[in-house]
Amino acid sequence: MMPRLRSPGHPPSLPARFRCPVRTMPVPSSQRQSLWPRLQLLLLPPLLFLLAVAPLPSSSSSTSHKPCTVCRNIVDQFHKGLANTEKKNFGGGNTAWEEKTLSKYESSEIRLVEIIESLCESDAFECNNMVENQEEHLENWWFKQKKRHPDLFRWFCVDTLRVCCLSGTYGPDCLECPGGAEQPCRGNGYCNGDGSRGGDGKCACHLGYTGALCMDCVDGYFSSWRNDTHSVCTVCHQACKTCTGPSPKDCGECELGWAQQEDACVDVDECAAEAPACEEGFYCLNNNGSFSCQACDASCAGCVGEGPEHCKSCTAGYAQEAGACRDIDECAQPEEACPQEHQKCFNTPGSFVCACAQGFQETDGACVPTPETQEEPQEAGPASSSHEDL
Ligand SMILES: [Ca+2]
Ligand SMILES: [Ca+2]
Repeated sequence: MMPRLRSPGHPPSLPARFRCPVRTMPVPSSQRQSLWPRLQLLLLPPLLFLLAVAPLPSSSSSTSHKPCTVCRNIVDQFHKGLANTEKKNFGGGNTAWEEKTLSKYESSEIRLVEIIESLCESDAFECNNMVENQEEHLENWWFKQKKRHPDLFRWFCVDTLRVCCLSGTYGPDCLECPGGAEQPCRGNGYCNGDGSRGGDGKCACHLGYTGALCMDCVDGYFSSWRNDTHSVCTVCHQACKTCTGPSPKDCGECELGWAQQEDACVDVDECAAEAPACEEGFYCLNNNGSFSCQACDASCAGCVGEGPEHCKSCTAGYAQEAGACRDIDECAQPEEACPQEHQKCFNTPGSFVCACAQGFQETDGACVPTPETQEEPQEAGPASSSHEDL
């Protein structure tokens, strides 16, 4: 007889999210059994409420790959649960009862329940649904199949539930992917539906590869190595649209912005063309395969390159000096830039500013002493002091 996870008095199988995590510590089986009728009473009202508000499963929305993903996650979580419970409940045993019970924990029902309780997030409907419906399979594997079929994924998801295929196979009958299950699509692409019961097995090739088995190279790539089962496509030089090798001399056709010159494709210098490539205020910067227009320096009225050294002429406020347009210091000119009384000249790049000197403020277009300066009266005159001296 197969050992049962639940005694006849236990409630029907519940999704993990409805279970109460009451059995984190091992309890003798007699105590456990007597717990359940009480738990049933405790759990029933919230359970009925949850069933009433729980969303119904959408039977049509799930794709053919979804059950496999759910199953795969369950198996992953099962392995995590195994690892998490591996050392649990060992080392602390200090009574004879514990020693005896814990030594059997490794393959116990208690450990299985702990693992199953941690398989799904509480809000993962598909996961909880699958665990609820297929829990007896997990129990069967745990108690009877584990030794003969150590690969839980293969036994549970592929052979028992038939929602997945082994890696390198696809579709309802788990057919081999193009190029074989060992290396689908010759290692240069993904086999559609690989590992699931869905898909059509067609190869989606990696960048640079094409063909049913992803053995051929797309334009812009050349075959750098190939035999019957392997193929390597390498990207062409940027000068080539098509090529037979890595250099710009191996181009079949030149890429846009490149032109055939003698035996190779070379960059077209768009900036050397007679018609200016950029509008006024910008200079042309050539680069491989293209060009760009860059703004002239602020000191330039038209330019042929970067900086104040490459101006065609200078903008107002600047003047040619030692081969570049430099700011004119208006404040240092013989003719006074700020002629008003108590005004001071401040030089700025490309211009200058007139402002009232310290202690003065602008009032009605003139610089007048600030009130603070006026409030300091000159009290002690020479007359009074001389009076005191007397
Ligand atoms: Ca260019
Ligand atoms: Ca200036």
